[in-house]
Amino acid sequence: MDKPLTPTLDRVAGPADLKGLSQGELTQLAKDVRHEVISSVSQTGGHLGSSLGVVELTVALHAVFNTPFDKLVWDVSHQCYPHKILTGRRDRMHTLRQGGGLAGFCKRTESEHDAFGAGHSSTSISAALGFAMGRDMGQPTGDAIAVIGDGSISAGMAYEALNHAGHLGKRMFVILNDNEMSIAPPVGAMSKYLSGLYAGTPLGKLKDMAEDFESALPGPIREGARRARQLVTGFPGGGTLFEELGFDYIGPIDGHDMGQLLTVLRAARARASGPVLIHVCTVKGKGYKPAETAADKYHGVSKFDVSSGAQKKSKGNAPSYTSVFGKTLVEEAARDSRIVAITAAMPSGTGLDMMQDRFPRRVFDVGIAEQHAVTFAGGMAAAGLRPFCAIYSTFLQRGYDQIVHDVALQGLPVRFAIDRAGLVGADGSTHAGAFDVAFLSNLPGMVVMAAGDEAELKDMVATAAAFDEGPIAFRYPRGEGVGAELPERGRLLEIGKGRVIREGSQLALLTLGPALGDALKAAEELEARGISVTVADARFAKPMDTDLIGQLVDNHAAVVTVEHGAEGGFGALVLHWLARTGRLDRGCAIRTMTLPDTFIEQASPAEMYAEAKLTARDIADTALTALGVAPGHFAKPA
Ligand SMILES: Cc1ncc(C[n+]2csc(CCOP(=O)(O)OP(=O)(O)O)c2C)c(N)n1
Repeated sequence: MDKPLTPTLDRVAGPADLKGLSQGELTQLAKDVRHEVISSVSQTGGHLGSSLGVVELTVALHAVFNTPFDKLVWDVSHQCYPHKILTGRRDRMHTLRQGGGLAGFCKRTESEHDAFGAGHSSTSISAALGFAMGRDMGQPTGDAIAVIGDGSISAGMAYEALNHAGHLGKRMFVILNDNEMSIAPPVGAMSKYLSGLYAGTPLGKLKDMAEDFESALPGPIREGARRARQLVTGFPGGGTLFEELGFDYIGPIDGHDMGQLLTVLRAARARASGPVLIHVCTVKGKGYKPAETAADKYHGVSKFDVSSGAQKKSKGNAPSYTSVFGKTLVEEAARDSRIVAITAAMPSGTGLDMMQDRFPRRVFDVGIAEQHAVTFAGGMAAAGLRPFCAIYSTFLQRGYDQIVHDVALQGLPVRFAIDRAGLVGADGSTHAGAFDVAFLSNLPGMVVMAAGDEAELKDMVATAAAFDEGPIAFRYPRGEGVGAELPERGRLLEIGKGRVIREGSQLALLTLGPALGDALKAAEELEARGISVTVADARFAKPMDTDLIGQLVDNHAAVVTVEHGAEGGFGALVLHWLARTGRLDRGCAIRTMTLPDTFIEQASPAEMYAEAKLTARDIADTALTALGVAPGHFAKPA
């Protein structure tokens, strides 16, 4: 399909160029930006639906406000592609989400127009309020504008920020981008409440701005505005929830109507003295049929064909870890009616959609609310249920105090299924699952497992289901398994016991999780060089298999631990134990291989692991150095 012409966008080098454009030209510009988003994401993949929904809003915001002096803070920032295109990054959109290219999210290091980095949700109002305070305390910064979706406003942190902003009463803007979608349909009372607000469309505005504002509206919507205002003022308590929190509320308005957007944003910018919430209704996937009609609104897509919308999904040889988890949990749930599952707005990403289909009443989507998810699971465990709390490693970080205080401290048997553990590829550093082994293993009583392959994952699901003694976690990576043969039914693993995969006499490679595959490759290469190698799969970071580790250290000249996690994780625990028991003094060379102490930018997972120096070749080189042999003497790559 030929790329459509984009004459208006071609004249725009940066946001300053929008200031002289008429409403008609800005409408045309939005059309061009939409074409640009579709054509560039078709070549790179990415968050298409969310970005298409905010095209007009982005154009209007940049026409009315002045970034980088004004601070535009995109929540999650997965919808920031139009913003990137308008802020000088159009010519690099073909590098989006790739190694060395543009990040898929806003990044302060990438552009002065990216006021605040994100990737996790519901942070924008807090950050924007911080900018507003900075301005009021004399820093050279302009208006602060947070743009947050109806999914992301379901998280507690957003309310904490609204509550504080209303209390402070400082001038700032929150744009609620309401498309009635999260990744999946949004859940909860807030979602219903927002739907109620715009049931009486189109415009409502209260308090001192109202009269002036209404008269500034174009004729056809002025009447509607009056009607809606009465409707909103008629609510018991006198206003919307946002007004109760201290905000001026404007809306709902049509987020694809450039006239309404410009009028409202200009009026708000000219008149606001305190916090203002502008409620904008948009359509996720707007302007691209295949996205608008898809159930997921093309929230996240791989490369696709523009004319048909068909995505180029690579067909894997092995099932994904996610699907092995999802299917195994359904099997276990079929046998045990006490098994329940919890997701924080990620039913399909976590594979819990399979259990939702089979046992809809036993799966709870709590919205983007990881903290609540963990404590809710704690309560269910205390009540005698067997909850599986399925949260990506990176998002589990948000529920940390709940894991410590509500679950671990009370020894409650919550099962944590931790997907996307390790480096995740295109989503980059915000989504890296780097820290869970470290932050879970330091908790008293916590059992922490990592699957070396998909068969072991199946065993770990069964093991977790049967474990009632306290909290238990198992981590597994993004993507497909290694092709391991899956057992008919998950087997119960002995808690705290690893396994020896191959036995040698000189060197031991001790892995946690899917580093096992690379260690086996490295062992082949080392054996070809005449070095006798043991490979052991620790399975448990906690409790650690100290019998196994003791044997490895006592019977080999060198032991190398390998894990896909940050420093302070499994290797550190091994070192603690060796030091405590005096085994560090006995002459065995020890090396620990972890992710480096840096945030690794987006690239393919293979490239990211190469940068992290965790490939099979790196393992072999580290082993050789530990044995006192010069590394890098292989004829062919490991
Ligand atoms: C803390 C956290 N949990 C989960 C996610 C995964 N996630 C990314 S976007 C999204 C949905 C956001 O919905 P909404 O704010 O309505 O934006 P939309 O995509 O609909 O424009 C979710 C759950 C996240 N980014 N951060």
